[in-house]
Amino acid sequence: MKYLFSILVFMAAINITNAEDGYKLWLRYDKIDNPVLIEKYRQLIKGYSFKGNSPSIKVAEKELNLALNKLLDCEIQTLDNLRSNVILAGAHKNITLNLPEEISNKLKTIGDEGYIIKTFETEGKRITLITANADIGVLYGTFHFIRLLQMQSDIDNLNIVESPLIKLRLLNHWDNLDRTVERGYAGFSIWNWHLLPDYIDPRYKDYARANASIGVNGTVLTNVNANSLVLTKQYLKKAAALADVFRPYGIKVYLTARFSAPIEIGKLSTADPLNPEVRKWWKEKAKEIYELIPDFGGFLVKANSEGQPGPQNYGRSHSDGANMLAEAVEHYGGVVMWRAFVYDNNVPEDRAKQAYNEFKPLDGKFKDNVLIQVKNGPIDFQPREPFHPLFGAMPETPLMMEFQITQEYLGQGTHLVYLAPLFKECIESDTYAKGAGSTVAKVIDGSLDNHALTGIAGVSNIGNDRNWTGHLFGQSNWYAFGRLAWNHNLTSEQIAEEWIRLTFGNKNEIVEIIKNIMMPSRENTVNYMTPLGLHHIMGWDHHYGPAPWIKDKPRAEWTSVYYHRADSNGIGFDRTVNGSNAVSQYHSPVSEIFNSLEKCPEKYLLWFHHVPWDYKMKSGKTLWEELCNHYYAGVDSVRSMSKKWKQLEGKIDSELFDHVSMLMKIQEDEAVWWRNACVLYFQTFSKLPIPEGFEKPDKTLEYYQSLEFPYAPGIRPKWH
Ligand code: GCV
Repeated sequence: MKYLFSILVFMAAINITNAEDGYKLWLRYDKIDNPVLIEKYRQLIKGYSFKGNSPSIKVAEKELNLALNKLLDCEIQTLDNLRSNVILAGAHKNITLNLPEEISNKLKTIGDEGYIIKTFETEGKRITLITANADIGVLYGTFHFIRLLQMQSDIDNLNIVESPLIKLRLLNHWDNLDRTVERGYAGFSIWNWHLLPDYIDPRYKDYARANASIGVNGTVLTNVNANSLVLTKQYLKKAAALADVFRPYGIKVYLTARFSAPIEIGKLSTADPLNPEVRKWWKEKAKEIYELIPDFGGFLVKANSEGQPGPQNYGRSHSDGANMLAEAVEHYGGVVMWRAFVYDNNVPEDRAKQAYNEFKPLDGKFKDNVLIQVKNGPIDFQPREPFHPLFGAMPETPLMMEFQITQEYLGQGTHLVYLAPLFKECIESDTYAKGAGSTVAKVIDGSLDNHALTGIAGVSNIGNDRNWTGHLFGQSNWYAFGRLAWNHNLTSEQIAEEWIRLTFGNKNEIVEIIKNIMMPSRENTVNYMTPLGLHHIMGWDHHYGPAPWIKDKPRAEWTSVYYHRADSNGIGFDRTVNGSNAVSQYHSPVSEIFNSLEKCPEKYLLWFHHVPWDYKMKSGKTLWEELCNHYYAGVDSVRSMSKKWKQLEGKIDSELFDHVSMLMKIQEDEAVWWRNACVLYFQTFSKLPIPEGFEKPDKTLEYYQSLEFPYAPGIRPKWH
C-alpha cells in the first residue's frame, strides 16, 4: 500500500513537472516517445564534435547537447577523435577532413548564413556533417538537425542544402521604454529597460535561441512611434547589453530613430535633414552607437506619418531624410529602413493611394543602404487586403515587406488565427511589373530587380506573458514568420505541420486535428470580421471588436464609414477608374481585373467597388445574402473549430488544452459579436431581412453600439 502511494505521488509529481505553460515554445525537446527510434538515433549519434570556438559555435554545441540529452534521454558527449556515427559540425575552414567535392562546390553557393547537412563516409567512418561558410551557418544547421530529431525524421542519409532567400529577417517590436507595447496583447515588453544593462533576464537568451532556430537575424527593439531617449547614452548602453546577448545567435540590434531627436536630445533648433549641424549630429550619434554596439544593424524610421515628425516638416522629401541617416551609418555597414506607411488627412485623396503617390516618384533617389519598408497591403494589416501597389512600382529601390504578427486587427490576444496563409497570399500575388510571374516574393527577395539588399519584417506579438505570445497559437505566427522569411517557398501547411509537431508532439491524429483547426482559421476570421473586401470597421482607437458605425472623428480615414461607404444603394469603396482610381496604381492586367466588377475576385469586391445590395454574386445570391452567408459561415466555422479542439481533451497536455479551450470560447462569443453587430448595422442600409434559417441576433444594434472598452490592451499611450 505504502509502495502504491509512493508511485501515485511520483506520478503526480511527473504530471506537475510535465505541465506545459508554453514557455519553451517550439524548443521543447521532450523525450521522443518511441523507444525503437531512440535506440536507432543513439546508434547513429554516438557523439559530436564541434570545430571552432567562436560564441556561435559554443551556443550551437550547447544547444545540440541539450537537445540530444533530452530527446534521447541519455548523455551524449563531445568526442575528441572522430569515430563512426558522429556529428561533425563546424565552418568549412575549421573542418580538417577532405570533404567531397560536391560539398565544397555547394558551399560556394550558399553565402554566409547557409549550411549543409550531409551524411557521408570517410576512411570507413560514417559521419553526419553540419558545415557552412561561417559559424552562424553552423548554428542554423544545428537547429535544423535538431528539428529533424524533434519531428522524428529519418536521418540515415541526409543531404540538405539551405540558405535564406532574404537577407534581413527582422522582428519589429512596438515596445515603449515604459514597457507598454503598442498593439501588444501578451503582457508588457520583454525588455526590462529599467534593470538593463546590469540585469540580464534569462528570457533574452531564450528569445535569441528561438529566433535563431527559425532564422530571424535582427530585432528592432523599440516602437516606430519612437522616443528619442533610446538614443541617449543611458539607453544605448542598455541596448548594447541586449546586443551582447544576441550576438552569438546571429541577431543584430536595430533602433527606431525619432526624426526630431536632434532637437529633443541634441539641443539643436532644427531637425532639417539638409542642415549641416543636423547631419553632423546624426553622424556623431552613429559613431557613439557603433562604439557601444559594433555590429549595430541600423535605424527603422516612421516619419511624417500619424503625427510623427519627419523631413516634410522642413519642406524636404522622404529621400532627403532617409539619405541623411543612411550617410550617418553607411561607414559602419548599417542600413536605414524607411517606412512607406504614410497618409495625410490634409490630402484629399483615397488613403489607399497615398503611399504610392508619395514614394513612387522617389524611386532611385535613395542611397544604397536604404530599404523602403512597405506594409503588405495599402491600408493597414487588415484581415484581408490586396497587395500594396508599391510592390512592383519601385524597381530601383529595395522594398522590404512589413507583416504584422501581432493580431491588432485579427482578434488581438484571444483569437486563434494562423497567419501563414495571409502572408503567403500576399507574397504569391503577381504584380505583373515585368510580365506574368513578377510576384511580390520576387520583389522582396531581390530577384525581380537584382537587389542584393533585401528584407522582411514582422511586427512582433511577443510580450512578457509566460508563454511569450498570450495565445499559445500566437507562437505559430512568430514561427511561421521566421520560416517564411528564410524560405518563402514553404507552404503554410508545411509550416503548420512543423510547428504542431514541435509543440504538441508527433502523434498523427493530434497533428491532423490541429492542422485542420489552423489552416482555415484566417479565412474564418475574414468571414466573421470583414468578408468580401470590407476593411477597417473595427473599434475606435483600441481597434478591439466591431464598430462599422464609427464616424465624425478628427480624421476621416480613422473612421469606419470612410471605408465601407454603405448607403441605401449598396456598400463598398469605389476605387475603380470612376471612383478614386486606386486600381490604376497596379500594373496591367491586375488593374483591369480589379477595375472590373465581373472580374474582380469576390474576396476584394468591396475593396474596389461600391456594389448594389441586390447585385447577383457568382453563387447566384444577392450581395446582401452573400454578405450574411459569409458572416454566418464565419461563426459556424469557429464553432466547428471548438468541436475539433474538444477532441484533444486528454490527448494533449491539460494546461495547454484548458488555455486554448477558454480562449476559443471567447473567440466564439466575439465572432458572434462581430457577425451580429455588422449584420444589424449594414441592415440599416440594405433594409433587407436576415435570410431564412439563420439564427437571429439576440441583442440590438444599440446594445453593440453602447459597448465601451476603456482599458482594452495594446492601445497607444496617450503621451505619444
Ligand atoms: C505603431 C496602425 C496602428 C498603430 C501603428 C501604425 C503604424 O495605425 O494602429 O498603432 O503605430 O499602424 O504602423 O505605424
